[in-house]
Amino acid sequence: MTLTPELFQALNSQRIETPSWGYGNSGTRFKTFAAPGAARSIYEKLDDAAEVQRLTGIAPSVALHIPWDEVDDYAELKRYAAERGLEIGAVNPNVFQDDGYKLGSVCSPDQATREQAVAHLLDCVEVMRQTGSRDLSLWFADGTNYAGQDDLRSRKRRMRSALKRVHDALPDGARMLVEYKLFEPAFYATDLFDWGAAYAHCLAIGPKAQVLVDLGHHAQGVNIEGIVAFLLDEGRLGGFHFNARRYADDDLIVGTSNPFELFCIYAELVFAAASDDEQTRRTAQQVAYMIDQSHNIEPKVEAMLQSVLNCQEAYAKALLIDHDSLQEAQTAGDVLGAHRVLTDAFKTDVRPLLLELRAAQGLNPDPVRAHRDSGYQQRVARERGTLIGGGGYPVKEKANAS
Ligand code: PSV
Ligand code: MN
Repeated sequence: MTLTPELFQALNSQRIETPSWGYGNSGTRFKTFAAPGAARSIYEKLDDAAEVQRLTGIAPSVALHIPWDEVDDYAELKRYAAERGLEIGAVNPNVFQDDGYKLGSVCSPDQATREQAVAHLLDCVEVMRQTGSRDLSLWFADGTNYAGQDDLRSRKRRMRSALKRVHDALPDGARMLVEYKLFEPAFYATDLFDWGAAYAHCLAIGPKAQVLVDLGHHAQGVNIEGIVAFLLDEGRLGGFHFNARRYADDDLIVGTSNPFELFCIYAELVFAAASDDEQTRRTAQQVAYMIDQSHNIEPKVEAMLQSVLNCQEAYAKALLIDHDSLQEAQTAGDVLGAHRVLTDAFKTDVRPLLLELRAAQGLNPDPVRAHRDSGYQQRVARERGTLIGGGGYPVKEKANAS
């Protein structure tokens, strides 16, 4: 198999956004292990993201989480990113960490708390304006722990009204991505519990609202590519949070535990991009491909690098699907013939193709080895030391001096 001009064009224009919070220390509820050299500020996170972009060429934007990445001057932050060949990607408000959000944020039974949450969301729209970001990425921890704790329909209405207010404040060309998750931190009922609930809200509030699919936010066995196909066809798939899971929202490196699922998701996007339906094609073109991972024991930059490369591999395989033969087999009702066409592409070793791609892009053929040989990790470990915190959470104490 060779790198045709069409394959080059598609692979060269693939984009994966990396999350600022994936470069800092993070942990489980049991322990956060301090990683030597983990980024301590948004500036260091951008430095790390620039390293991933330098080695892959397909990760030129970084998602912010506010207030984790709060700065006094966002225009200056935008410049700092641009100097490193980066753009600011999605802005993620944080309405889950304040003490006041114990009973929820926009769905809280307390009106003042709801107002506080909406005010923060609107502040984040302002951050979008100042950084040139297109997407406001919304996830709510809102929910209840016990049956009867709050009125579920009232909570739904509170969610709708907040989303509508924020939607209407978005500048032209901006979008809001509405993320769902079946449980956690709430253990009885989550207010935005699945794609259907997110989709219903999006339909009701307006055209700038789109659904965000985080691969870790479904019950076991849910067919995520089916959801992706449905939302693409409805023109409401806004973006992804890529990661891998086995048990719950494990936030592991995407493509590690279920590479076939990742391939099938990319296959749906490739099919949609070639669809006869204009809305479906446009929706596929505008999808925001973002990583949302928490690297707890892995070296952060290498983990992110691996994540981007796994997406590249999955996309390359999906591009190899012989669509004509697939459709022929599907139409003929050839169950196993169709499956074979799909899995032929999945089983293809695309590594030689990606070597050709990197040569054509002027990149090192082995980005992971190049990163390991570059001494980047050793240098940042020396310069930054080993700090507890610095991921989402504020830096608390020095674990040991460097
Ligand atoms: C929640 O689990 C989530 O997936 C949301 O996208 C958050 O913004 C992100 O993780 C980081 O906590
Ligand atoms: Mn997410």
